[in-house]
Amino acid sequence: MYHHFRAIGAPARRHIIETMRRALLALSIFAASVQAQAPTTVRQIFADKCSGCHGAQMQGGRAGALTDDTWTYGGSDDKILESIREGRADAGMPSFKTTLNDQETRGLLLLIRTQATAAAGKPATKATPVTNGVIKSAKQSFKLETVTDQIETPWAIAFLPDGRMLITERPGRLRIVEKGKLLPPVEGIPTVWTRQDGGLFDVEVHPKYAQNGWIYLAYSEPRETNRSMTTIIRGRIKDNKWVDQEVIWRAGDELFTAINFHYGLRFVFDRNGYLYYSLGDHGKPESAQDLTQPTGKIHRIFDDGRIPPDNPFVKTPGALGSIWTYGHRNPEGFSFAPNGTLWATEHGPTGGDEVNIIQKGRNYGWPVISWGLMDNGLPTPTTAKVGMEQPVTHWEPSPGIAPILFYNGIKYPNWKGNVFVGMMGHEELRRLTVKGTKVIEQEVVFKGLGRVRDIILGPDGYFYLALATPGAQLSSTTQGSIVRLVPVK
Ligand code: HEC
Ligand SMILES: [Ca+2]
Repeated sequence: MYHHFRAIGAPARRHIIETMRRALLALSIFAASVQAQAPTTVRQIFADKCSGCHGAQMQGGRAGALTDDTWTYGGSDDKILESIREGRADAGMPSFKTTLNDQETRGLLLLIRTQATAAAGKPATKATPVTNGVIKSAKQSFKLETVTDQIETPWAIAFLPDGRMLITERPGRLRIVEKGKLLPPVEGIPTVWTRQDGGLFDVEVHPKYAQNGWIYLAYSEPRETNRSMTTIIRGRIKDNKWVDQEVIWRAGDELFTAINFHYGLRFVFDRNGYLYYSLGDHGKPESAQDLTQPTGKIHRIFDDGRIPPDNPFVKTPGALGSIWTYGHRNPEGFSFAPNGTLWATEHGPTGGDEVNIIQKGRNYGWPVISWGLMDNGLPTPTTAKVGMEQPVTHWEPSPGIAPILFYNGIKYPNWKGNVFVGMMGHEELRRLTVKGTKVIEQEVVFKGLGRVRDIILGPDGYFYLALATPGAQLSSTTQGSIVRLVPVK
């Protein structure tokens, strides 16, 4: 290169040097303008435009605190947005209508909500009081009876028709509780990848188990040193051994990645024996809108993995026939409403945890629309779009929603018709009063007793819940428990 440069004449050299100098100058101007136009996160906007009056941590200063949940001008989303947009001239709060756009203003609202929750302390510090073993909630007092606490990070529970209970432990063990006794781990379960969100996930029992003995498991399957992906298998248990294993769904090798989060996976059988399973976006948000990719979807298959011919995209060129719905981030709970519709929970980013009604072929919006704060520090430009479904309800900040259960039994008469959801990060069991497709009331039934990872109705009509140790981190493996929720007068 240098050699060639020397070989050309001096005027030409000067010309080249000048051209390069200009190019460099242009590049540096371009770089500066890129910097100026780089998207500003809401944290930066707050530091720039708000912290001078409201304090760096929103704790208050020249103006009031924004984290104490006391509002002079109203604490609803609309009122807070109005305070920021219009200002409160009488009190000295400037208007930001002309300096901040809707996306930025909504981002500030989300940031205020998140900061307020952080300031209010960890769930454990606000744990529900347990008096002589009894917890009082608005419509029902109850005890939480321990079925077993000799397990680690339980992920899911299922019952066999003979009354035995199956438990998955995230580190990769399947356990049976028989007549109140916890058996040693079932032998022969495949090795799982336990880093971050990975592990042994859901367990389901085939609706015709009595005839065929099939049990379904999902787990993060390891490849080489650091890649993994969700895999679904079925098998039978004989003498506490996992036998007759078949693979129901496994991704192509190119989808095994070093990204260890958003695996899904929850599954459920419907009345007709179809199996629905969720796959999270696996850290690739844009894949949720791509029908050639399995991630960020809810799938529907026959019990042996074949694709039903009436699935919505079987005739779409390039699309995966198993896809039932798309545009999901990380759905982690399923329950059928009494009218047969499927409801699913979904983890949002920072804020924007959702409950959705799952309808054939629909697009649930991720990552185009969301109610949360995206990884780039801003909300999505809009929260609604034609052709994309809105959730039934959503939460800001994110409580870490996972299991969901429609209750229509008789053991807790005051709860009949309600929907129960379990929260992981916020360690809550919530009761939702639902009218049609609207959530009209919510109650925190209990809080701070551990991440609620699963809720199912036992054959005895009681709730069984999988709980992690209170205060445990998402990725840590700690002792957990299965409890039975027994009503007391
Ligand atoms: C010049 C000082 C000042 C700046 C800058 C400022 N505020 Fe305020 N803000 C106030 C005052 C004063 C009030 C009146 C009530 C109070 O003191 O909390 C207020 C009220 C509010 C309220 C309503 C509080 C309530 O109790 O109903 C919100 C929300 C709010 N500000 C958000 C913001 C945000 C977000 C920013 C930045 C984009 C911002 N403020 C910038 C001074 C300021
Ligand atoms: Ca959505």
